[in-house]
Amino acid sequence: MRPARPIRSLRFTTVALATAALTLPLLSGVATAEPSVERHSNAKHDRLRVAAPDGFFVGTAVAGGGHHLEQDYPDPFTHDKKYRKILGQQFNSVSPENQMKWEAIHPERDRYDFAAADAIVDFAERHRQVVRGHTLLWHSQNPAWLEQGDFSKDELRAILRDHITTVVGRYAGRIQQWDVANEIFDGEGKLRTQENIWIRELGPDIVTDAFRWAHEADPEAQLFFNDYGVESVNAKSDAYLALVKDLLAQGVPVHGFSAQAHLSTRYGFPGDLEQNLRRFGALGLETAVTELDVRMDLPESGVPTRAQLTQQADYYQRALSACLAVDGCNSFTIWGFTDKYSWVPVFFEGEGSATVMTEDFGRKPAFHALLSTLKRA
Ligand code: 9MR
Repeated sequence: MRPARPIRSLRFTTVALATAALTLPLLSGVATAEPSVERHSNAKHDRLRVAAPDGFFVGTAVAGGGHHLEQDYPDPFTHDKKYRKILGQQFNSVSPENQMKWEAIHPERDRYDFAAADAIVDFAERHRQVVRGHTLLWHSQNPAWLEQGDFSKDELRAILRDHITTVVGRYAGRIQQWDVANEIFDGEGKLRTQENIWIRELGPDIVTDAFRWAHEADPEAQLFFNDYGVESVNAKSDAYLALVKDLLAQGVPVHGFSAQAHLSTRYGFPGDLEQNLRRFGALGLETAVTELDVRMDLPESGVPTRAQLTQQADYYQRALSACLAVDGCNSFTIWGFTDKYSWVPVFFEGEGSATVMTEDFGRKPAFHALLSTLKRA
């Protein structure tokens, strides 16, 4: 595979990554087959979605809303042609990064705005992609009218029911998996009884209602608990395991558990990810990796070192391998595919380079690690 342009014309970041790809012992098969980082290849055998085994969904967040609104670029999904092209070619699953969150889709009490979410679902259908809906009950990115409103308990319950029925109902049959409840536990495995408006005002049983309402609105969608920091067996994932067991015993329509997997090379890879997913699978649940990225402390140059990229590729590969190894882990999503639009530098000072492609869509070792792992699967 030749680069689309001569290496010397590529930006420094891309050249550095190309050099790293050459020398990765971990990725030796790929590195020799693809000695450089090409800008973008249209070859079918270079596509993650083509390499994925039948029935396995490899996805990405679709950039827009959230932190993007404060950046000096227009909406990525609607304006960046190259971005859209890669989005359609590489992935067979997409997750709206922000466009289905409350603040985006329900900006006023009596008004929904489906434009951005509709555009993504339409795009997905045209490109034969499934969609992961994100999210229905969360403590963050709620509109001010909701968080600062003065509602009675009955009103709040009606507001949530209306939201879930309306949003899930609108896309019924078109969403493969919904993150119904997002991040309801804190790091110690305690319910977020203060931050989460629903649990605070209505008690923990509202979570059960959310699943029931979502199931009524779309009986086909797989309904998930989704969180970060639950990659390993720990207090938080234990809390989910106990909750899910309890809900299943009550006949609540819970179908899945997913680990976001916002990882950092500052910390070791969560080596028990597979074991953790398995114990949820043993309950009969689908599992998924939903928001993988691997951030790193950037050197002063802003360009990651070869060793950093190698370590990052290793984390991506191990996360994918863990999912592939578990029956019922059929959905693996990265939280954006290019550093151009990553949330990481906006939220973590000095950290970045968390995705599998550079800002100019050069493929990092992590991209090749995913591709070769899918091909082997
Ligand atoms: O990537 C999202 C970013 O654009 C938003 O500004 C941010 C606000 O909280 O949310 C980011 O996505 C989050 C996701 O919805 C839930 N898990 C953590 C993700 C990263 O913060």
